[in-house]
Parts: sequence; C-alpha cells; structure tokens
Amino acid sequence: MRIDILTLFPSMFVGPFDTSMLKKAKDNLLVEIYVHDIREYTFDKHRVVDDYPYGGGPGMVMKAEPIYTAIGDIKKDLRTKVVLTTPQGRVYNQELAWELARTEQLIIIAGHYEGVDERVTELVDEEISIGDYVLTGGEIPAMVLVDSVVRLLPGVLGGEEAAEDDSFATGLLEGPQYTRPEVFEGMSVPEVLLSGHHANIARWRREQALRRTKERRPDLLEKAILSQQDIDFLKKLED
Ligand code: 9D3
Repeated sequence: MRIDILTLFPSMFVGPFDTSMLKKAKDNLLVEIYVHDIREYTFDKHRVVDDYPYGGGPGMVMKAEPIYTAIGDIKKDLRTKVVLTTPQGRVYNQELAWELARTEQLIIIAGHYEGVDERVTELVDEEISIGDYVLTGGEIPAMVLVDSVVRLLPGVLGGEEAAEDDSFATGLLEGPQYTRPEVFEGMSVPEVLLSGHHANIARWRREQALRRTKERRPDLLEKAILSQQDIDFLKKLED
C-alpha cells in the first residue's frame, strides 16, 4: 500500500512515522508513506495556501488550487482513494479502517484552519472525522488514520490474526490483564489465571470481557456475536 499525506505542516509527521510499528512496516516495505507540503504546489510569489472566506466570517480557508494540483500530481489511478479529514466527516471506526486498508493508494488531505474550499471535495471520496471533540487541525486525525490502517496490512502485526482478534473485531471490550508480581500493594492476581487450566482461563476472560462491555459500552453488546453461554452469563449479571 502507498499512503500520501497533503499537509501545511509536514514537520508534524516526522516523529510518529519513524517509531515502532509504523517504522517496521516501512522498513519491511509493506507500506510507503509520503508527506507532501501543500505549499510546494503554489506558484505565486508569496506561495499563498489560505485566504479569507467569501461572505465573511472568522478564520481562513485553505485554497482549492494547490490541493487540486497536488492530487493531480500524486494520484496514480481510479482506484486511488482520496480522504479529507474534517469535523464534518463520517465518524471513523474500525470498519472504515478496514475499508481504507483495502486500497492500493490512499491520499489523505489534512485539513487546517476553518476548513478547505468546498470545491476540493469534488476530488474527495471520503470525508472523515475521528470523533466529536474539537482539534486545531486535521493533522493528528490523518496520523490516526495511518496508524489504524497500517496495522491491518498483511504482514504488519505478524499476521492478521492479532488485528482480527481486536476487541472491536470481536465486538467486546477486553477484560483485565496482569503481569508480575503476583501480589502488588496487597492486590493479588485472580486465582484462575495462576491455575494453568486453559479452558477455565478462557471462560473467565470471556466473562470479564462481557461484564466490562455491559458496564462501559452496552451499545457494543447489540452487535457482538454471542453464544447461548454468553447470553446466560449476561442474564445472571442482572440479579
Ligand atoms: C467555527 C467553528 N470551527 C472552530 C470551532 C470549526 C472547526 C474547524 C476546524 C473546528 C475544528 C477544526 C479543526 N479540526 C479538524 O480539522 C478535524 C477534526 C476535529 O477537530 N475533530 C475530530 N476529527 C477531526 S478531522 C479534522
């Protein structure tokens, strides 16, 4: 997969893509990531990338022309998906991450200021928000997309199994986890985890996941795939 990011702040992307899993994915040639400075696609003397909004109002709007030129330069073919990060977009989730992960080339326009000239959206396949809170720009959302997509690529996690076993893939939150020591500040590790009884451990973990999901994210339970045993356990929790 190839990912191209269009941004006014290319330096923001330097650290995050050279660390940890993303670095490994790049080193192993599973993904190519290119960060492009939108200002490089201006051809006027002052290299202007933003301007005042028609009709007035606060803030600045990103100009259409540099972004339009950049996409024309970078886009490989009709299979390329062009994404714009914007608070007005479809709210991001794991399903959409899988959708993006299936494309050959992903171009992400990181919005900034009050937004981009509406005529750019003509070239955009998907407008995406990462959630209902206010950020200063679309750069961090662009990084969120890259991180969530790259880890789904075949070969990145050491097989796709780990990605498919994710809590959002099974539809449940994960239960509690423990590591050494066995007793910490008077708090013990649950007995069952020390028992070596793998079937009991698996059942206990499943029940903890069900309990926690019911408590914190009951909305997830509606879509989760549950066995009769799961349903019986959840019913038991109510009394
Ligand atoms: C006048 C109202 N504006 C400021 C409160 C709206 C506004 C414009 C641009 C609010 C935030 C931004 C910058 N944010 C993004 O570009 C953005 C974003 C976000 O803020 N939250 C969640 N997802 C995203 S994706 C892009």
